[in-house]
Amino acid sequence: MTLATRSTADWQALDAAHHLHPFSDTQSLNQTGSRVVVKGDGVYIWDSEGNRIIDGMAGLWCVNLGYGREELADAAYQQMRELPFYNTFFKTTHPPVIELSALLAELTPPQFNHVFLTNSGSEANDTVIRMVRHFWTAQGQASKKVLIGRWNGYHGSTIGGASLGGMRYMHEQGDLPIPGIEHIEQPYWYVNGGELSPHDYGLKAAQALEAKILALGADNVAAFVGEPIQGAGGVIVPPDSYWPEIQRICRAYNILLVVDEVICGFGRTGQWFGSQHFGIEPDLMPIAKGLSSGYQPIGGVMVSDRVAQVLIQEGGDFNHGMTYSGHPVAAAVAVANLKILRDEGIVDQVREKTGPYLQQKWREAFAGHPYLDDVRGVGFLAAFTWVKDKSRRELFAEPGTVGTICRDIFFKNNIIMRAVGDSMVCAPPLVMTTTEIDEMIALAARCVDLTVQALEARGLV
Ligand code: PXG
Repeated sequence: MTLATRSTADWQALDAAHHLHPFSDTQSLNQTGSRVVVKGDGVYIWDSEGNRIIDGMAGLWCVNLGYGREELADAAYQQMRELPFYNTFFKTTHPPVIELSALLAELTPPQFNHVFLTNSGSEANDTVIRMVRHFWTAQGQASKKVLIGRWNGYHGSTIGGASLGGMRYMHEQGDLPIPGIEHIEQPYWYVNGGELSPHDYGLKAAQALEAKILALGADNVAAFVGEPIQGAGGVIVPPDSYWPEIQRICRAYNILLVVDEVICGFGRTGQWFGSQHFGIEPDLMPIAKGLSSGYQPIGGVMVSDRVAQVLIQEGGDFNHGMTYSGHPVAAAVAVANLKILRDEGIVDQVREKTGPYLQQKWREAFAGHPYLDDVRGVGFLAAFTWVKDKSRRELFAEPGTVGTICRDIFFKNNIIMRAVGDSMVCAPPLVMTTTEIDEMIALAARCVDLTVQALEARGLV
């Protein structure tokens, strides 16, 4: 195997010479060189120097089953031998896509009985934009075009997904958002809540949607889109009052409710879907990541009966689709993944045992720390924020400086967590055991101590 015979230095040189990394400053990355990851098993990955690294991010919030599941490799191999590709455009279908669609109808909340398949979460959100506009036009309400997202929300990196998201640093490149997308405040009590209780702030943050709808005119608004818990934005858990109020407003003004489950879906909160954690019933649900545990690129949009009925009975042709929509190999792997998640009771385990355990240990380790606050999380999503003054909920002046120092120390010590501004976020594989949770949190706590030393040395605390 030629792939396995190069030295780390050779790999890094070739990578630097030919590979442009996503969301990276290539010049500075090439100066340090990328870490070459060569293998994964369970909740661990290994780099080309033989270091074993505990993966507190499940790859990129996606390897829900953990690494190294033979069943998924077998499903891919068998499907590649049987039928590596066929399309689903022109009056054709195939067994993997049929099995996957039926299984998704079984595992998702009752209002969902149809899926439109894509290759990623970004494409799922682009599909949402086209689908909701088509839905309203098919009913003679073509003026209902605007989609409302949230600042600091994340819905992908295609032009549509990045527009729907509210990452200003993404909008700055390439003249985004595209027309017909608006944003409201994110429900981030710690930063925006002021003197309000979380409950009252949750209602206030949701009512920003009502104000936006009234400003635009309900006849012009097609849908509201949000993540149940913002992931890439920093594991921002909204107050419990937020989502029911958002749902009330969407229903009152006849606006579709789109809940982006790309991160929260498939067990991450301890429920199959984040909407179930918050007790709401979305009309559309983008999915990806945990759908295949990242073993194959696949995403989709779950379509509720209300929407599907209109699309099917009044929509005619929906002029949208990708060559690989419902790719047989990706679909076969997703089926194998979902069956394991279901049959091994992994989601129940996160809800009843390992999720509460992770949350308890996370709080015990970090909540009393003088520079850490907003210690938060649900299920297998957790975070804390480095703060200058806990008593005043005061953040550090240049967000990201402390977070990056901390993230680099984690990385050096063979534990992966992601820094978002000055928050450290954690989203491990759902199969992580209590013993592995103990190992991960003990290592994280040691890295927090090392970070304090580094901050003291730089005069930041
Ligand atoms: N919706 C949500 C809620 C996501 O988190 C997407 C859509 C887009 O999915 P694709 O498959 O097109 O990437 C995402 C993806 C990070 C990070 O650094 C997060 C994501 C992707 C890449 C990096 O936190 N989320």
